Amino acid sequence: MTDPEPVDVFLGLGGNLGDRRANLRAAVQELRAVLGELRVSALYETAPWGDTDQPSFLNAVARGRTALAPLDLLNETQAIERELGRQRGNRRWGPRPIDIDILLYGQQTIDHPRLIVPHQYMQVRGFVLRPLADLAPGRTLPNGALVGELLTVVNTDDVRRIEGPGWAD
Ligand code: A4P
Ligand code: MG
Repeated sequence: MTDPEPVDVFLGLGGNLGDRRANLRAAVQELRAVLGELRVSALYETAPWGDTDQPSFLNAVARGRTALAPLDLLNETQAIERELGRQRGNRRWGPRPIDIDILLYGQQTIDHPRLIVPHQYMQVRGFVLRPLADLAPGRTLPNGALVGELLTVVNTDDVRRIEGPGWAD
């Protein structure tokens, strides 16, 4: 059997508990152990979306390549979340030290009970599109939408760049 061809993946990183920057840096390190080379966006401080009664987040996006199947990648990202102290509560969109979302997996559309790709809210979230556009403004989603164009129609007033891409090195 031949190995599957690697695909490019984009991961959304976010957190709003504890030492947020250290948690995101640790997540990048752990992801590098799984995926190898990763490119990482600038670091942003962002107002909470969805459940607004919680501290502000740090957010970034990472881009890598992997031959892992989508659910195997999800198992890896969830293991990293647990390792970094993530406890799954029942508060949707609630506070967390680290959240790793699979935003894009090549050009695949996935609709599985554990995994929806593209991530279902990415097109309306400035805290996802702004860092994603650092890495891939010309990228199209499986539905044909262009990242750079989506970015022009979302609100990014509360997405503040606080550090250049070297933050994760
Ligand atoms: N799941 C389905 N699709 C995916 C995917 N593409 N990537 C499933 C990762 N996981 C995916 O996630 C619940 C389940 O989603 C997982 O078990 C997985 O099987 P969770 O992380 O346990 O719960 P959650 O994060 O509270 O819910 P959800 O709907 O994933 O929330 P989001 O979308 O992650 O949003 N505001 C700012 N400014 N910045 C943020 O980063 N993040 C959130 C969380 C809310 N507000 C925010 C931010
Ligand atoms: Mg999540």
